[in-house]
Amino acid sequence: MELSNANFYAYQPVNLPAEIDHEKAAKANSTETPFVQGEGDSNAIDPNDVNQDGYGSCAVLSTIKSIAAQNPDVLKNMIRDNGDGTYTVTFNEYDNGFLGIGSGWDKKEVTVAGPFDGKAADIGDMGKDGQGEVWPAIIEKAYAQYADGGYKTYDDGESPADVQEAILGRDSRTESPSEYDSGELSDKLKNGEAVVAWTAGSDGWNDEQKKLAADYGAVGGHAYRVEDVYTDADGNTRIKLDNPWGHSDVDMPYSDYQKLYHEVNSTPTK
Ligand SMILES: [Ca+2]
Ligand SMILES: [Ca+2]
Ligand SMILES: [Ca+2]
Repeated sequence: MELSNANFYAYQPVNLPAEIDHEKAAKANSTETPFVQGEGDSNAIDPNDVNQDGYGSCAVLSTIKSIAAQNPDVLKNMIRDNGDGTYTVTFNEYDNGFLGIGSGWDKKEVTVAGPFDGKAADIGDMGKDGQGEVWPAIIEKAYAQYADGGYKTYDDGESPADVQEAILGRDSRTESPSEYDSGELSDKLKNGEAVVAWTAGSDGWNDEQKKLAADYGAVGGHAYRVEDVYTDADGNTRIKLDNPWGHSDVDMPYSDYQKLYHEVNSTPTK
């Protein structure tokens, strides 16, 4: 979950044999399914389907939460169900070309298999025949493989900006919350952008940051989906930060968020 060492690019060549036990995968297929339209889902792919468990994958899970809210078809289209318990997931990797010639976003496919148990993201909804919804766990595993380290990729945390680029195939923007005003951030949400804000590791917090984190229940070294920027009944501007854990969301005055959060990453989803 630590993001302090996260500013490296994941643009390594992808050359990964999929280590797939097809027998195990086929068995998983009877208990797992990518998408379920659950109660309260506005789309089969809904931000509320995401429940981080034991991997430090908050950068990936907060990003897919934010894309689920803005343009769920992106997530639906990136996952191909091979029908045998394996899934092929498509990412985008920037190719610098040669002296700028031939540069652009290339498609990179990664194939993963279930079961998505243990520390993998927990299931979203439960299907009619008791199948657990695993689209978040599929993307969590696939991104780890795409980034070339398997689940170990998450030991040091990842940059939400890199994850946004890999999923959306566009340049992400990085801003410092302290210098970025609420109107601009709100416009990004209205314009359909995926927006993720993250805190630096708590070791580096000053006393004021420690107090703010305790007051509002925010965690260090953690990425959140920016869900809303709004004005409360007293006219104060506040921000809602959706926690990929599936609980412990944060709702705080925008000015306090600006003091506590370290970076905000955003990318258009359409
Ligand atoms: Ca769902
Ligand atoms: Ca759901
Ligand atoms: Ca789990």
